[in-house]
Amino acid sequence: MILIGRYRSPFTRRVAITLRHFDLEYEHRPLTAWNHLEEVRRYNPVGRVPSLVLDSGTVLFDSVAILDYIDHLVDPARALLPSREPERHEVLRVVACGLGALEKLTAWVYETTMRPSEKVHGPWAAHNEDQATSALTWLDARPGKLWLALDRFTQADVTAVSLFDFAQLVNPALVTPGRFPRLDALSKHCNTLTEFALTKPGIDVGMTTPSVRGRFAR
Ligand SMILES: N[C@@H](CCC(=O)N[C@@H](CS)C(=O)NCC(=O)O)C(=O)O
Repeated sequence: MILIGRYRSPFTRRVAITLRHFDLEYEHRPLTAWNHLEEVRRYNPVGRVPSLVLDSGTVLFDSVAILDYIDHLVDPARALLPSREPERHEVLRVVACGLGALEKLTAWVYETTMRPSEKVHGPWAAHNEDQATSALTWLDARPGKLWLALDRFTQADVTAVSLFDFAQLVNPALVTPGRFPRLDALSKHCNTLTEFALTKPGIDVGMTTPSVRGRFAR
């Protein structure tokens, strides 16, 4: 299998973490829509990452569809999204909140980095940041000690840590120490695990993101 996308993309990272968690081998191509748009579009008509090229040549895109496929490659008892209810919806509601927060955080990133500075609309940026904060607060308040659902490691934890680590990178003020202690502890613990440590944002191609502001600042 070939995974398309940099680990800096939290959507790509949650796929990479899951592949490694199940010891599934993949070749990694750290492409981005900003630097390799034509190539990325060959793997996803929307022109976004991640995509997963299967050994058959079929290409899956969008992390939700890819993770659904990966979970079906393993013994159902090991799947990170359980197939049975009520466990399935217990995990899904946490995953949905994490993905929603990621959408709001990326909307904040795009608003504050893609436009010429005089065209950044502060209230819209603040709205997205506030929505992400609300979601992070809900995630941080999940019952239980370490894991966010079912008292075991699931896709809820993979998604939440991908979110939290991405927030630390792009908006550290949002996740200052002590604000989301549960998520902070979860991230610290998970990053001691190989699948998280080997997919840290920036580990693949370096941390810098070439500014795309120039492309849109007309
Ligand atoms: N719903 C998608 C979101 C993917 C996504 O937004 N990827 C970003 C990178 S973090 C991207 O490629 N953005 C390029 C663009 O929107 O033009 C998923 O879960 O895979």
